[in-house]
Amino acid sequence: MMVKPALHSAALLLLLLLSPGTLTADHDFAPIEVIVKSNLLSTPQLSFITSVAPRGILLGALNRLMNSNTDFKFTYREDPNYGPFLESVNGLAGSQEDHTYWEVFVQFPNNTIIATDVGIGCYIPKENEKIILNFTKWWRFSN
Ligand code: B12
Ligand SMILES: *[C@@H]1O[C@H](CO)[C@@H](O)[C@H](O)[C@H]1NC(C)=O
Ligand SMILES: *[C@@H]1O[C@H](CO)[C@@H](O)[C@H](O)[C@H]1NC(C)=O
Repeated sequence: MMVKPALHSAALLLLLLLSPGTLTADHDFAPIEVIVKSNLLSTPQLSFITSVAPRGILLGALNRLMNSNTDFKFTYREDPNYGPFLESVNGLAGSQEDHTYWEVFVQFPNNTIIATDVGIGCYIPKENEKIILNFTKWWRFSN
């Protein structure tokens, strides 16, 4: 019986091809847009396309973007309670002294814009969301 092992591997291959989430995993990455705004310094707005893994975090998408595009760089520091705090984008860093920081917004496909209620290590972007990284001030009106 020379045929049987061949049939077995053919059946196994078919099974692999048909089972979701094994061989197809790479195709499940969802596209998102990342917009970098620093109106405070009146530098032009930048826009990038990247992708996020299934249920992947924003930090992963930003890392993938940085690794694939030399025009996008960022740094973060680790907060003991909340994890990654976005510190700088393209060399521009927030500062305690100036009360500046990178605020993180999401624009949904219906154009509603909200500030995320978690940081880049916790936010899970969905397909076609725009993430807006906005260099801004806190206590904007009292300073
Ligand atoms: C003040 C404050 C800020 C200030 C901190 C600067 C300052 N010097 O005042 C500013 C305005 C910068 C800020 C920013 C953000 N914040 Co804030 N912030 C607070 C707040 C109201 C008090 C923190 C504090 O002063 N604690 C007392 C000091 C003594 O303790 P501390 O450990 O030294 O505090 C530091 C950390 O809290 C850190 N920090 C503040 N916010 C955040 C957010 C993240 C994700 C990280 C990693 C660290 C961090 O900055 C503080 C000063 O150094 C808390 C809510 C609360 N009541 O605690 C929210 C809070 C911590 N922030 C929150 C969020 C979501 C953000 C943003 C992501 C909002 C956004 N969409 O942009 C951004 C961070 C973006 C980025 N660059 O990564 C959430 C975190 C929830 C989570 N699990 O991720 C909280 C809990 C409020 C909420 N929405 O429920 N924040
Ligand atoms: C826009 O989309 C978001 C996310 O799906 C949703 O939470 C929000 O209610 C929507 N807003 C409007 C005005 O449709
Ligand atoms: C971004 O920052 C600018 C400057 O501080 C501010 O006027 C604007 O309201 C912020 N928000 C968004 C979503 O751009």
